[in-house]
Amino acid sequence: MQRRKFLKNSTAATAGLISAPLMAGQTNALNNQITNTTVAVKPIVICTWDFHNASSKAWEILKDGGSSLDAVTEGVMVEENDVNNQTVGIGGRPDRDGNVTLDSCIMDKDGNCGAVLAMQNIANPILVARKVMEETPHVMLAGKGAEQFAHEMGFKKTNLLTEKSKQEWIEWQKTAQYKPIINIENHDTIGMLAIDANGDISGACTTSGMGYKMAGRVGDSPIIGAGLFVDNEVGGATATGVGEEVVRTVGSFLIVELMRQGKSPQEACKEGVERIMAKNKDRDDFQIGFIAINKAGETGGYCIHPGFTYRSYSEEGHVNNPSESYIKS
Ligand code: SD4
Repeated sequence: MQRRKFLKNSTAATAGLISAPLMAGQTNALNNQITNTTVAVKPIVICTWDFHNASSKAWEILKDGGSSLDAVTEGVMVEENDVNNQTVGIGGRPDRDGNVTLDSCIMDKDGNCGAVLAMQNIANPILVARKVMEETPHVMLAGKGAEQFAHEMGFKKTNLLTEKSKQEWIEWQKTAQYKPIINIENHDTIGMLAIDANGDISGACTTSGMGYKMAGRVGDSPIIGAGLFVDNEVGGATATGVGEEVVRTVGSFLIVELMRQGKSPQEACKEGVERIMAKNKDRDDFQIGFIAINKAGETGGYCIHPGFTYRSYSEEGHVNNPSESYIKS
């Protein structure tokens, strides 16, 4: 290592800054000339939509030196526990048969991941997903198996259908044509990405999925690569919106790979949405929002229709960022 660079790095270390390599893509683009270059790591959390309380919770953990894995776990749990949020956790809208089924996944800095799909009667699916990651040799547990595992891990059976969601479902049945759609503004799955003081990235995503969906329907949110993907060398991405379309392009994995090739989080999210629209030339009646973060802590978001925002919280403040959209108005 050149002496000047060494000195620069040791100064940063003395000042209490921890260094992390730049993104692999950037390094390659410069023919490895900057392999030893470092950037100061600053903790940051971002999440889909305007989830003020969830991002605050995650930031509390990050600013006190906690891990990004704990930050995203506890951050998204705020929404799982909010009975007024009808698209995540307890209080979520049921499927067309009246059962609330939850989808969640989590991914850590080492590429470990866990997920639960269409799980009923358990209030914090993200904690069960984390147990799948940490306590089993598997990545996904679905339906009854996920619920059984949750009970074995000590989670209590909980009724997830609130009176409000029940009454709305009863009302929906009067005119239901069994055509569940996510319209432009009735969804707010939480996907969260965080970088901690060590520069390590983790992500979590949790939802009750599409309201009044077919029994057994699973969207993108608990599918690693679709609703969430993290590569600690590069960055992370997560999604909200019509899960089927996100799955068809393996959206979050795509965005991380685009960042690996050198795109900024913003450019990568934009291309993710463009790939989806290229497969949907005849329709634009659905919403999707992607957010991403890279190893340097830069963030981006892009969606189909105006209206999507994403929260960020770092030393620089707590901001609700409007996202650029494919359709302008
Ligand atoms: C799904 N992507 O189940 C989820 C729904 C969603 O905000 O994002 N809602 O398809």
